[in-house]
Amino acid sequence: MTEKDLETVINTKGENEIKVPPMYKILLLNDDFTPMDFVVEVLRLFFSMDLEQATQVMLEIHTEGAAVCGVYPSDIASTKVNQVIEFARSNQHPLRCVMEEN
Ligand code: TYC
Repeated sequence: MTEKDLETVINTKGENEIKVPPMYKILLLNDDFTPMDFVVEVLRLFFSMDLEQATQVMLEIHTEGAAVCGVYPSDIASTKVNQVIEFARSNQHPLRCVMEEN
């Protein structure tokens, strides 16, 4: 993590007190080709969801177009996005995964 990844919080005396890392949402996006079962597997493997939660989130993506799968500091979020994309591509699926600042 670099200095610019840290957000300064000002205390009541106007002093810089603590620094907290900005957090990033990871979203999976819908497409017409990735099998539902595969998305459920991704949510279980990379986002530690149980079958019921993973199924709910997958259906939310399918009907709404996208859903937040987790919120993480930048390094963890970008690693996870890359791992999900690599896993999807190695299984020949076009699944899209993105991160955005919370
Ligand atoms: N829409 C896909 C289908 O009908 C399922 C799907 C869900 C794809 C979520 C991607 O992120 C996704 N097979």
